[in-house]
Amino acid sequence: MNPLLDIHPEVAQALQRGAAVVALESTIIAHGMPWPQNVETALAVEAEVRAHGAVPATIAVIDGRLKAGLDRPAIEAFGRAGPSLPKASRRDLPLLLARGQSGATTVAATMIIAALAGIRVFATGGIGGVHRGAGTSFDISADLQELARTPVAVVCAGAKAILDLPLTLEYLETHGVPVIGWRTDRLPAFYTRDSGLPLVQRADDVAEIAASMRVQWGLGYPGGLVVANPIPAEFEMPRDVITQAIAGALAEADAQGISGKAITPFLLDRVATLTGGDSLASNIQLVLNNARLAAGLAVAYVAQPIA
Ligand code: PSU
Ligand code: MN
Repeated sequence: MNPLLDIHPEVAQALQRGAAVVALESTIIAHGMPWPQNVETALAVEAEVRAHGAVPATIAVIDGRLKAGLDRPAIEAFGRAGPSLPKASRRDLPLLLARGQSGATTVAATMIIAALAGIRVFATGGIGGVHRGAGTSFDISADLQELARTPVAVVCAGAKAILDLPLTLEYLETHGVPVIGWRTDRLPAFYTRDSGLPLVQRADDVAEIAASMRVQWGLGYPGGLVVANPIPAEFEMPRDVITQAIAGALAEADAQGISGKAITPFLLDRVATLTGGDSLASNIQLVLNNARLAAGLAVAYVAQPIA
């Protein structure tokens, strides 16, 4: 085991006996939602994973240690600290660890730590992607490169329409990352079920996805995959409301010159405010929905014969 990694005893036991484990990220807690909904959601997501037969492992960096599995006080402390914690992606981990500091892990950093711990399934809200205007800003989330290099299945509600979704799909295709629609032929757009973009891969049964993961890694592919799970219809946002909020948030970011790692948290916060908090309620429901599917996938994965 990596000497920088602490696996929570319950998670370690589950991994040892070949039981299902689901990784969860901590940037969504510290930077993706306001307190106290962030803590309530993180705890509810863990409970949802358990209710569906898997052990949750919330992932973070605490005092220079990689953590796979947090107890309740640690989750509460993370949620209260919120944006005062650094947002940690792949490039941030080495110096943070060397200095003995703490950080909230993005999808990319969570995948790295999950893979080190031997966890193959991860649930989140939405992945980072190619930003609108990336042709000049070059802003492409490190999440996409991580999906190309680290063997973890990421269950998400697609990506937010704050991003350039067609280019995000192109990038994933170029890097050979499978994007499997869960009971859908279209890429979900986080708050809405359908971005209008066709997906070429679809699965209706978790055993199929689990088998595909075994084959992918059996072939020696280095990377992961995206399982794109649409938000339940009853929690979808009206398309015009969310489109307007996103346009407003993007215009504000542009006017204020927000860029780099600050842009995603800025846009998430502004969209939530501009929708009067409605988008937060949708956000919470889609994360719970992803936790359920990820638990089912983790159960199916450990039941699969090794390819
Ligand atoms: N998208 C969301 N909610 C989030 C994030 C993305 O809808 O909380 C977070 C995730 O942690 C993701 C990160 O990995 O933002 C991407 O940030 P960046 O674009 O700076 O790589
Ligand atoms: Mn970026």
